[in-house]
Amino acid sequence: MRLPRLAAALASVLAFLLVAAEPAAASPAAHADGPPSGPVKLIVDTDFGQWWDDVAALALVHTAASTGRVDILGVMSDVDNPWNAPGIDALNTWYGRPDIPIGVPSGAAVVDQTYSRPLAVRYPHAGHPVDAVGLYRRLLRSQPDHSVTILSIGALTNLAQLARTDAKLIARKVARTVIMGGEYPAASTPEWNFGLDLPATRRVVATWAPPTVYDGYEIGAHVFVGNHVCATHPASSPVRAVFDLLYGCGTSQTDGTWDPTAAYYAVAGTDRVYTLAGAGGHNTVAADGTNAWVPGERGQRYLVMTDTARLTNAIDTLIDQVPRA
Ligand SMILES: [Ca+2]
Repeated sequence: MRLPRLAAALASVLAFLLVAAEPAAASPAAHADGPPSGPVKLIVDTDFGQWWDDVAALALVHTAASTGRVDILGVMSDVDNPWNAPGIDALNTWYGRPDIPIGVPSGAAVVDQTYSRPLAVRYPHAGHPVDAVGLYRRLLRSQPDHSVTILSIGALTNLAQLARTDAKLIARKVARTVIMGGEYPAASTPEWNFGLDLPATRRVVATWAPPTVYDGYEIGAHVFVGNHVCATHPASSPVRAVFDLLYGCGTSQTDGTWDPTAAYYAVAGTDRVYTLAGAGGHNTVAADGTNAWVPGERGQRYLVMTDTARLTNAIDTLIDQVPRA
């Protein structure tokens, strides 16, 4: 009896998402356990195209948008592959949001795609991607001060270029930035996202306006979600199509779950699954791509997972939800 249990679990999560949360950060340097009181004004920056968890993170965000908890301002591609933007557009369109603007990077790392092309070929989409930095500036200018959440789940190329172009705009408009990247409190080897564009990573980690919250490799390595998608999503679903392509429906993914764990914090706050750690310190990235938390308060924190089962269930409940026809 999967569906009644899923419905009950979904109701629980939706109830959480609909209750009043803590007020928005009062100053640009404040950290809050909860999300803003109104819809999270969200920009997603993603290396969508190769790994399943970018798709799952966007699915989570779309479901949260359907409950009124998120307003998706835009989605930015941050690696160089011509199929990624139309693939993102196809996913947004299937979720009923074909008008979400999509940004594409310049000078980004070239990365092969595994599912962007199949999604772009099989699913409708009609958007016209624009330059990511220009889109960031337009979106940020249109929003109130200290109101925008940026969720970075890929390379930091766009953010580094934005920081170089218009740091004052970031400091004025961004409420908080959530970055999946690195390992905490210290990495023994370079993490994937941080290594995609290391100069950009080092620039963002060193200069980005606070508050910033990092979601590290060590969290996603212990979370395995998405394994109900082939049962809960219809055959027409692009989310199911990606899981089927990468793992084969009926087979569980055992790679880990990185991007959705960051997306969940961006949408729901710490929600009894995380605590914020690292007060009095900040992140640094060495020339070899490894990162470490060092003394010195700079408005940065990192997530520590406190309830793996609850987080896994909460993420699954959101990504298993199918948009209304
Ligand atoms: Ca990613």
